[in-house]
Amino acid sequence: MVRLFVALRPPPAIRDMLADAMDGVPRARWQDDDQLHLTLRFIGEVDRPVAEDIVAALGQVHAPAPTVRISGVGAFDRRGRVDTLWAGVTPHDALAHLHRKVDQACLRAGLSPESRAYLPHITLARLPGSAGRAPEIDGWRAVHAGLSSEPFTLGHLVLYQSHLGHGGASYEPVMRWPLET
Ligand code: 2AM
Repeated sequence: MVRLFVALRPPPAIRDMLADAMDGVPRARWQDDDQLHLTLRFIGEVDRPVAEDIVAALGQVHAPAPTVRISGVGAFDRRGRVDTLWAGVTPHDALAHLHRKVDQACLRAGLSPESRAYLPHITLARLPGSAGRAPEIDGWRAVHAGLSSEPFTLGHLVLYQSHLGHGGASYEPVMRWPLET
């Protein structure tokens, strides 16, 4: 079995800008540079033959490379505590279009449709346990509410394999396809 997801990789200058916002929340597990990505579609665990069908289907996706900018920060609050801090990305339209295309490719490969609403974001930190109730989280959100970048283009669709480990997940790019520019 392999654990897969489809994502876009922000350019180096944007990753540097995001790294500058990674401070000020105790026990946050800030993401390393090579973990930074914008998920389009989480796939999860699949068998190798299904993975091969996914690769073939993703190779058929034709869509414009989205041009976006970083826009503010947010947090996922699950069961009363924050478990993820993220940077927002706008506008959503081009990303939602690509998300639909990728979702359709996954359907052609035999996967079930995505059930969750798609909210484009770049995860900056995971907050384990009680770290997700730290009072500093609100301050971090206020300080970075205006986080904003110049527009940048996300030129490739990337299929990642996720390797889960004790120190967090590592993400390995396994295939990449150019989008239309
Ligand atoms: P997250 O950063 O918001 O947690 C690799 O794990 C990527 O897939 C991450 O960007 C993660 O989103 C996303 N992901 C992990 N599990 C998921 C799930 N069950 N549904 C949707 N996305 C998921």
